[in-house]
Amino acid sequence: MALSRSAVWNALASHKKEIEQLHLREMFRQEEDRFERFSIQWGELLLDYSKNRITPRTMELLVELARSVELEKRRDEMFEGAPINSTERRAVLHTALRRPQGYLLEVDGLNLSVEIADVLAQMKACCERVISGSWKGYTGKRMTDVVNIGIGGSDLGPFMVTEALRPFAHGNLEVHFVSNIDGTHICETLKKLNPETTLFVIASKTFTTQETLTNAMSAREWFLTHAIDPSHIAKHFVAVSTNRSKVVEFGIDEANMFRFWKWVGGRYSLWSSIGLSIALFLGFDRFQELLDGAHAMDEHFRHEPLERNIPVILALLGVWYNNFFDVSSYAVIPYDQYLHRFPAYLQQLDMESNGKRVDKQGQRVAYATGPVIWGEPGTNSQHAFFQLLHQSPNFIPADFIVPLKTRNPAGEHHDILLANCFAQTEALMKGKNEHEVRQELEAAGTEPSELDALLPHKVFPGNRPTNTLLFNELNPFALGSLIAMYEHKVFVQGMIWGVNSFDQWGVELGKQLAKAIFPEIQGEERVSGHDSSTNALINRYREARTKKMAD
Ligand code: G6Q
Repeated sequence: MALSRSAVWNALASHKKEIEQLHLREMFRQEEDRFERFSIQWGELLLDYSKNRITPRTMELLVELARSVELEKRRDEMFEGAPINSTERRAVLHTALRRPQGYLLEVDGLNLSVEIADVLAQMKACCERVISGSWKGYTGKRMTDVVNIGIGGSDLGPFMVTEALRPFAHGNLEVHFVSNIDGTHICETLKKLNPETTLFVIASKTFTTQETLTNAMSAREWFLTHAIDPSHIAKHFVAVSTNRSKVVEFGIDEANMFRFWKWVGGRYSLWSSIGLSIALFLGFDRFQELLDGAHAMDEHFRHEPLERNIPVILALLGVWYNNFFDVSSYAVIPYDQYLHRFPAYLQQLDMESNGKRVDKQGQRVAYATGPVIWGEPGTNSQHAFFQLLHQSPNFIPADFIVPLKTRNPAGEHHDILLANCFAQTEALMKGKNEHEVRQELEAAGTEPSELDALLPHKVFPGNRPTNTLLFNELNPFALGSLIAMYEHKVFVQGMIWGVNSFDQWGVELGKQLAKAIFPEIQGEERVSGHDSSTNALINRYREARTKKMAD
């Protein structure tokens, strides 16, 4: 039966009507144990979900919803390598990449544990050579810089992680990321680099991605204008890919190729050799700690009852707002500057996975699926878009992510940061009612006429839900757990909505059309085969381009 016609869905819809008038401020006043009831401590991670518009009955019904889609069975299928990515007929096994070696799992006739261990050993050896300086460039110098050239899943994860874990870097290498086809990205990066001491990591699962190959070709050209002899490429270019023949065709030595597998989705690939730039920047042991943290979360997700399962709870709360309060936006606010790329990373993870309008059987779904994910670190975001979070007509749920300890204990900075974080979730929850605003204005001696005019502007409705995720410090293990937590949240939501979270056909059409427009842009003829808008835009660019060439 369609999900939105199921008994539990209807029960949730009626329940929403019953509780929508309840205000969180009242709920906290009446329930002394609300925090204890709606929080989970797992290792060093605390999820406080008490500031959500829920009662115990809400959670019961939401867990029932999860059971109604056989979530536990679906979860086990993923871990066991069933081909749950149905449109691409693939298993989804990023979890195997972080599992301690020695397990038995075969996919496509390969023993995964052995395969993965082989590649990890190759990565480790490479890291040791590059970091120690025994890997020499074409003039005999050690490497000082690594440039990861990749896009989407081959960029966002490694970029986010290297930024997040910058304080754990060994310091012998700087890392750079080039993703955009806009030549500015590669040109500005190369300006800072010395070809004698730069190692390029060309990261592409397919090794056919236009942006990555174009950037890689430009890097190669730049390198050869200095190094001249193509045989030097072997010392400065390595590849991470599933496509051996394309790597060789590009001119990269097979010995410098780090493989991975089709059952690793792009946005789930930072755990594979796509994480090479992470391992080079932090050292292999730190990369292993990242994997260990993710594995610990996998174990939690696999074995903890749904009621106490962090990714499951987060997913269900998301469904609650998305489908029963018609909220299609979700904010993620890290109170940690090192996590400044985390919302961007999460955007891809969530929106590319669950931004789907048909279910696995190809039927249009009758309910909302993945929300818009966005965010920026606090406190910057407080001075930018928090106005809307506090006073817009509809609410936007938000996750606040905050480490207890800072790597930079300067003065009172961290205390002030945390005070702000806690104050924001309190303010969103409590709001400020008319009575309180009136009292405040009267105490400030505001004239009665002015008071009435100002009052509505100063009211905060409150009752705006947030989760707070507290952990000890942002280290490789904690970050690994945090990322895996969100991966599993996305998985659970995808299972509830019945969509395939592991394909991304929606990115194809634009690529196809760009391939058709590219030769038109470079051609001699005026373009007339599109709609009037697209024709005009292309022709305007062609004119500017011709004029520029003539100047
Ligand atoms: C992620 C997507 C996508 C992909 C990029 C890069 O899940 O599949 O973002 O990672 O398009 O693809 P390649 O790694 O094949 O270059």
